[in-house]
Parts: sequence; C-alpha cells; structure tokens
Amino acid sequence: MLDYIDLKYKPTKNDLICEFYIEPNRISFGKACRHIAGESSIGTWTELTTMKPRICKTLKPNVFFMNKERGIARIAYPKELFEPGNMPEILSSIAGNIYGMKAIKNLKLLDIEFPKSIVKSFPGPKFGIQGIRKLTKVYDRPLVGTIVKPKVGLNEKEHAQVAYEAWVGGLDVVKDDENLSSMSFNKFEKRIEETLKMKYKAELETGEKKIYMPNITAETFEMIRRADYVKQLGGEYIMVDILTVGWAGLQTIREQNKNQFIHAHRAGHGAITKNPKHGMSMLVIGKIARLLGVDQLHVGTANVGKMGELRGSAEDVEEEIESAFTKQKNRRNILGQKWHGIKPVLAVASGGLHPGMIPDLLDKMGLDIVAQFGGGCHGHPSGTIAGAKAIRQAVDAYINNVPLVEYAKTHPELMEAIEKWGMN
Ligand code: CAP
Ligand code: MG
Repeated sequence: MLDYIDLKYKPTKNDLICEFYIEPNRISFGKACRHIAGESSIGTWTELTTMKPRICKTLKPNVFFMNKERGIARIAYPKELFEPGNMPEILSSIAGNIYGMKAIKNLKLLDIEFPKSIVKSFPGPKFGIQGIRKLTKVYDRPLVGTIVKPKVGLNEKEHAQVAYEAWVGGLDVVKDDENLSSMSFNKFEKRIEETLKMKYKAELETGEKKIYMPNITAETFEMIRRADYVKQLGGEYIMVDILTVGWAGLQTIREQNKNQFIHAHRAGHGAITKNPKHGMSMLVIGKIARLLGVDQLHVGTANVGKMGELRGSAEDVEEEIESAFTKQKNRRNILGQKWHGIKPVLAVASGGLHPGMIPDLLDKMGLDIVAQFGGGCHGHPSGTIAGAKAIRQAVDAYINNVPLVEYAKTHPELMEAIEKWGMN
C-alpha cells in the first residue's frame, strides 16, 4: 500500500514544497495528510490496478513534516509532477481538488517553495523595481499616487481632468479603479486618449515624469487589444486585475507584453486569503504574481488603512516579492525562496490611506512602495490639487525627519488634511 508519509525524507532541490494548514474532518491528522498528498499528485480514493511501480518511484510526493497541534504539514512534490511554465496546471495539482474533499474541514495553502527549474520556467517582471525607479527617476522616496474617484461615474474628460490635477499637485502615479474598464459613460479608448494627453501636459508643466496606469481588465484578446492601444498612444503602463482575469490571462498578457510595465490589482483576493484557516495565503499569490511577471502588486497597508489584513501579511508579502531570496520562518509559516535572478516586484500600499498615515505606513513598509490615496486625495476639503500637495508634503516631512504636525504649520494643504482625517 502506497504511503505518502515519510518523516525521514529530506527534500531535494528538485522538489516543490508546500506548507499547508490542515483541519481534518473526523479522521486523524496523518490520514488527512495522506489524502491531500495523494489527491494533489498520483492518488485517488482507492488502490488502482493501473498503478505502476515506476509511477510510485518517480512521482510520489512525501509528507516530510507534520505538526498536529498547529495543524501544519509540509509536502515535497517531485518537480516532474508539474509542467514548467504552466501555472494553471501547477495550481490544479497543489491547490485543486484537495480543497473540496470530504476528508478535510479546512485547508490553507500557506506557502510554496518552487525549485529552480520551475522558477526559471517563468519570465518574472520585465522591469521590476529598478526599471520603475529608472523610468520615474525617483530613487529616494516612495512613489505616491492616486486612484481616480469616484471609482466609476466620471466621463472621459472629467477623468482626465482629475488625473491632471493629481499630477500637477505632485503625485507621480494616477490609476484607474479596479472596476473601471470600458463603460457606457466612459469608453476605454477615449479615456486613454484624454488622460494621456493630460499626462503629457502635466509632465511639461512640472518637469517630472508622470505615470498613468489604465485598467485593461477584460477578456484576454480584448486585453491584448487594449494594451496595444495604450502602447500606440505612448502609454508605458497597463493595469490588470490579476485574480479576476485569471492566471492564464495574466500569463498571456506578460507573454504579449510590448515593453509595458504591469500594475497588478488584487481585487477578489479576500475570497481566497481572508480566512486564516482556508484558501491560500497572500504570500502564495504574491509569489505566483512575481513568477508570472507583474512589475507592481497590491500587498495591503500593514493594517494602516481601510482593508482588513492578517497580521504581518503585507510586510511578509512585500519582503517576498522585493527580495533576491527569503529565509524559512517556521512561526510565520514561510518556507523561503531563492528567486534565481527573477526581478523584484514593487509593493503597492493602498486602501483607506490619507496623509496623516504616511509616517506609520513608511515606518512599517519602508520606502520601496507605491503609496496610493483615492479618498485620501480627492476627499481633501480643498479638492484634488490640494489633496495631492498634502500627500507630497507628508512624504517630504517624513523623509526630512520633521513631525507632520510641525510641517503642517507652514503647509496649509497638509494642515487641512490632518484637520479632516487626523493622524491615524
Ligand atoms: C483604494 C482602492 C483600491 C484598494 C484595494 C479602492 O481607494 O482604489 O482598490 O486599495 O485594496 O477602491 O479601495 P481608497 P488592496 O484610497 O479610496 O481607499 O490594495 O488591499 O488590494
Ligand atoms: Mg480601487
């Protein structure tokens, strides 16, 4: 009888390792681990007459670590179980049927350590952090940006005007919201045309590089058409809602990519990541997004802003996507990863941020982030230009080690923002 548990097994550099949180459903922990290892690889619910010794010998995974009290198990899968370069297939194995089995009450995929051959089968970001820094020529502070608000509703010209005001107020980046694509009241092509026109105007007036990140999220062929259109008009960036378009869609966008930076929005991740006992961690999503080749990724705000987050998640994901390698951290359920030259991705902090939060945010997340302020810019009592100024002023104060309230005494826009929203 095939046994998947071998606590003496030492993983090799050819294994893909998964760390799972497992709650068995009225069976022992060991039995639940066997079910998971089998169903995610070569097994099924019964012994098979078609099974060959060679298959067991070369493809059987090993559960090599179990901690029943914490509900943690680690499984090493031989790399031959996976098709290089095919993320949907990899996930159909290690994050597929196993979630639905009766044998399991709850199951969370906490981390994956990819072997070199699989890491190298994906492109990674085309530009990454260094490329973004080079494009913007901003090296010594976080990039600051906004999401045009309301999320949807403005027409093309109104959208472009809001973007222009944000740029001339001092922000580097303007992006579309995750649910804005091509609407009856705001058509994609016209919006891109109007907004890029305003971007060039703002660049001329300010002498600073400005970024526009148009949301191309749609059916895959349509996304390619939209990316091409942005490119034709000189746009350097595209934005994709990576979870709703799906991993294959993202892979195609990266493959087809004609020298455009990819900004990855993670709308919908909460359906997968929010439950601490079930689903998949944001760390796993971050690793996959880095392999597939986004240049920037929403990771959360380290609980500074409006979105609920598991403690430490944003910081862990930021470290993972921005480092050349990460080390195993058992208590935090992190396996570690060597990135083998895959470029680092810039972390994006967004959601409920306003200027008063900047010191806390930057203390927690450092300077290698894009900090984005939607309501925290356009909700400023004196409007978007003042909102953008207040954000830049707060960053300047932080960089120069001046307390915000002190700086605000000589910077009325920041003062007004603090009066409206406070300091946290
Ligand atoms: C932020 C935002 C972003 C969220 C996504 C929004 O606007 O545009 O989509 O930040 O969250 O629609 O909420 P505000 P996350 O600044 O007005 O909150 O980065 O956690 O995926
Ligand atoms: Mg949004």
